[in-house]
Amino acid sequence: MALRIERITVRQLQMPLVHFFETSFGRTTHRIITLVEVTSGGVSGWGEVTCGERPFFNEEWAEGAFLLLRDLIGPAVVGREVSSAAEFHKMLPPVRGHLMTKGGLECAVWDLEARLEGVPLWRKIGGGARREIPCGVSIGIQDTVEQLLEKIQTELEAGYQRIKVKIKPGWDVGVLGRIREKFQGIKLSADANSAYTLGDAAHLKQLDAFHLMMIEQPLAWDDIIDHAELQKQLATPVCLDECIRGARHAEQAIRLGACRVINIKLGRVGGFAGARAVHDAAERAGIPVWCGGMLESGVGRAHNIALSSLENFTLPGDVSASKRYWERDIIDPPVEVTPEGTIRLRDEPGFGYELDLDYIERLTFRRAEIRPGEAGA
Ligand code: OSB
Ligand code: MG
Repeated sequence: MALRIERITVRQLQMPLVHFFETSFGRTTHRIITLVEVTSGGVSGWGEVTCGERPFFNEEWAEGAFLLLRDLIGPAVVGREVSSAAEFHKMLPPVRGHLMTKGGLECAVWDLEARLEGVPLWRKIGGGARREIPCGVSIGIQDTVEQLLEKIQTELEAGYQRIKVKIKPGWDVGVLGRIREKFQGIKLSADANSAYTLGDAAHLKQLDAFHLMMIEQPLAWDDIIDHAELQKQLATPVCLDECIRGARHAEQAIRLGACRVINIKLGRVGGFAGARAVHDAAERAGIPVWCGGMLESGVGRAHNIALSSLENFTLPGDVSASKRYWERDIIDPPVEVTPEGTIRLRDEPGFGYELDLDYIERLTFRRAEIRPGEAGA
């Protein structure tokens, strides 16, 4: 349905994680959460920019996202009419990359459209293929292997269906061996966040012994060709994360044999339109997908739940309970996981959770309001 973007409010919040999260590119203890609120006719839709505090996962970072939204992207779309959320991405100014920044706004427009129509977001995007989303967890690099084994035990007891662990050189073969010793039958995967090169192929070949569901993004964040070379040498399926920023990348990666699985992150592909395009390209090729995470607050988490209800999200994703990351989430109720390791879709309009506006206000350290007629950069 057509709607006019009357106001865009960008807020940045600082939220401490209940436990540090470490990947091959570094350790995070506090998140800067960038929220985008889009208002029309007194109704607001909400989105989250999923980039990190530093441009270490990809080129985006919180500070850059804030400035781009405030000075360039926000002023270019505010005051304009959108024919439908599905068409919104075509109105964006010609900013190269920065898909997470654009995606935070795009997701807010989808939530707004769903709320204005009074329908759940999952229905709006064409989801609902399942009423319960299968959940896995992503566990960061720990100080000791014992601590990692203990965390895996806790998550399995909570019901999570798949365990993904972060790896890097020096925290890989030995660690996975210890995990497999203790937990033989579990669904297990490993995510390297680009910590290796093709020269490590023989080393990575040792991972075949652990019957992983997949190895995620072992090589450079922007290199599809070397992943194709590596996949030829490994029995373990390669899953691409960082490399896939749109349907064209997905099609090219599949054509080259660079992956057998794709992780779809809403932000990384610029929002729901991009995510659906990647989903459809993978589905046509018989490649399963799952929903990745970026340590989101409840807002991004709720969008991920809707996305995970599309047909081809057949593998457990990295969408998990709020309490794994936050002492108190900014949505109400927080995201909860059943003892079977699933999250139930909700039938409320939009992304289905209430915003805790007072708490959001208290956590906000920076804000920009963009209205029509105010000069941008
Ligand atoms: O590569 O999937 C990743 C977190 C931050 C940056 C990159 C990644 C991750 C995760 C966390 O694995 C998944 C989650 O949000 O639970
Ligand atoms: Mg990843």
